[in-house]
Amino acid sequence: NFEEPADAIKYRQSAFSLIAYNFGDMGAMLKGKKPFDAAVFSSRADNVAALSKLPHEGFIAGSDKGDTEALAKVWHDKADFDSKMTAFQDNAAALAVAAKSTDQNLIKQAFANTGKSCKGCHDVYKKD
Ligand code: ASC
Repeated sequence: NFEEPADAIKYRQSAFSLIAYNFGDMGAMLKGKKPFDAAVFSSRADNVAALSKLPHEGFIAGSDKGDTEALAKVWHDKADFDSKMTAFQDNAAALAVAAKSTDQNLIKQAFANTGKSCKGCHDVYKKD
């Protein structure tokens, strides 16, 4: 277990950084900012699906204080926060499956669903 709230904060922020890098590269490909490479895209989608399971563990009690953008609402509305985190994981898993198809519309929809999960949680639980 984490020794200090700061360790939990660092853990979840590290996971989010890796998620943002992988998801951002996928977005660059879908937006035509770089060539679409199906193998790379699928590998990144697998990464996001695996990484999506990590941050939740870092939201331990007491880690609303410190170097974090997480709002206290995370702990006040824990059941809703938990369900949004699960929905994100489900969307990321579906994106990893879609990425193994050649259906660009399916991939784009699954990517959009995952992005909505990111934003939907940030809008409510993250400082702006
Ligand atoms: C990203 C990123 C987010 C989400 C969000 C999606 O690439 O860093 O936080 O996508 O902007 O709407």
